[in-house]
Amino acid sequence: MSAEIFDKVRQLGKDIQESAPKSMEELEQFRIKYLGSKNVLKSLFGEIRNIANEQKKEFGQLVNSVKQSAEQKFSSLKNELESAAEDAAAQDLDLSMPGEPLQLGSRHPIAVTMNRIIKIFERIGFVVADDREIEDDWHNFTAMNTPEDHPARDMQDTFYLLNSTEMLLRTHTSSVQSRVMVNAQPPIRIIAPGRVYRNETISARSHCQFHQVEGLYVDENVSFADLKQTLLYFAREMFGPEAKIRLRPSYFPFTEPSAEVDVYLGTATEKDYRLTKGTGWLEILGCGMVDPAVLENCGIDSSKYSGFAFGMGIERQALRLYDIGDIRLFFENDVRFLKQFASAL
Ligand code: 2NL
Repeated sequence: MSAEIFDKVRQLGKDIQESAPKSMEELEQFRIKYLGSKNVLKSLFGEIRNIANEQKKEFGQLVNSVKQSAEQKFSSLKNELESAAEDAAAQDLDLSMPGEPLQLGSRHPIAVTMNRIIKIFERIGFVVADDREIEDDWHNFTAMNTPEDHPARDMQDTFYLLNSTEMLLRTHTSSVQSRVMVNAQPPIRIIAPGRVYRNETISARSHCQFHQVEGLYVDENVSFADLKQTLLYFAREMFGPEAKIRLRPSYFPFTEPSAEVDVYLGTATEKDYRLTKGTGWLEILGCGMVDPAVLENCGIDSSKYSGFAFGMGIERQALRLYDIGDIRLFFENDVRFLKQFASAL
């Protein structure tokens, strides 16, 4: 009787060693049969009560060793089948297939327009200057000859930082130019492109944030004629060799005299009422001779040096360049809008 059961267990050990599952499914059958909660070894352990006492220990050891061999066999079979599956997957890779298409980004239309303007001025020796957007009252207003009671300083027009009458979001990039003048002596020939902020009601035509390019040229004997010729050069580069400009007297606290500049876009645009109000002329920038008080505020001798300056908004030119109807589109970062400029530089 005992010998029979011993043989049964030994036969089971042989079966385990000889079994060779060919798939994960067959391996699972192996696991259920030899290692599952109702496995055949468990029922053999139950037979231990029919074994003579002096053989009980030997029988227990035999069943245990068969159980261990089943566990070892299972884990080595599992490793073999898994690495075979990986090899098969690698064989399926077709390295000649095209890759995933790359999602191409694109320049923002404001950046494209700004870069065009920057390039035009760089060709005649202007250098880009850059500085902070959170400014103090002095660099944004006081240095620029804007009196304490000037309406531009009003809370209604300027964003001040919370609990502050000193710190604000710059309202023009003149603040960059005042920093350059404080730190350097003429000749100064810079352009200051960047984002500026004004406390305006947001609509299709205006926004509380927009972009500017300002220019500043300070040296000995800089004249209004230099200003006018520089702006004519700019208009021809920007709008084509036939472009004409006209200057109308104007007022800014930081320039004297001051002017607004219109560019003539040709007879075809005279009919475009939205763009030129039917005149063919489009206002593009403000400019003037730097007020001597501004030079003095920034530590530049106004009896020795003079300068011209100008400032232009970018959004309006970009709306025109791309025939876009609403300024708010520039700030929403809607990919459906932005990807239309994917080919722009
Ligand atoms: C406009 C007009 C202007 C300036 C900006 C300037 C800068 C310095 C000194 C004097 Cl450091 N002036 N900038 C001058 C005239 C006009 O901007 O309509 N901008 C959108």
